[in-house]
Amino acid sequence: MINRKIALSSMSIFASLALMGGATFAFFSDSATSTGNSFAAGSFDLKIGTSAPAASDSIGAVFASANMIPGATPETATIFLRNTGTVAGNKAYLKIENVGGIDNNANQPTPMTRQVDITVSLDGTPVLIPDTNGNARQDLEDLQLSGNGLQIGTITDTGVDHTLVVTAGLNSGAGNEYQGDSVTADLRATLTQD
Ligand SMILES: [Ca+2]
Ligand SMILES: [Ca+2]
Ligand SMILES: [Ca+2]
Repeated sequence: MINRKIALSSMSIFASLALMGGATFAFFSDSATSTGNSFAAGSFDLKIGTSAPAASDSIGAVFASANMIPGATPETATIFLRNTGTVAGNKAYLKIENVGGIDNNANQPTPMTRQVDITVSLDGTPVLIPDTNGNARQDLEDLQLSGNGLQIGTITDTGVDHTLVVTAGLNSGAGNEYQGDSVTADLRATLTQD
């Protein structure tokens, strides 16, 4: 009886081996390759200039306003901005920074930046400047912002000049306390991809 069981088990094992042996066969294989792939980041390079094509990362003053008179015709600066990088940008920003100046007679009621009225346009489209200091005028101090500053539009192409026009004039209500006063500031444009 025991021997018969063993014999049956042995037969089962042989049967299994036979099945496994029957399932073993070859696979063909072949491959194809793309070589030398690279993953490099593109570049963003905003250039600035007083004439087209804009080719500088930094330029000197575009305003050198002396002897400003309250309410006189504003002075105009035309600046060209261009992305010479390989990647498209999106939002363009403007702000002033490194603000300094002179308070002749040390008697300014409010900062001189608040007495310089400005307008900004990009490619002929006027930029709405929020009255951040609440004086009911658009002035240099309204552009004295943190981060990238005020979004003035979009620059989504590369290798194309965009025209930024800024006008600046002394507030018609600037009193005698501002005679001989001056303000200096950097104008900074920034282009972002978001
Ligand atoms: Ca640049
Ligand atoms: Ca003064
Ligand atoms: Ca204002």
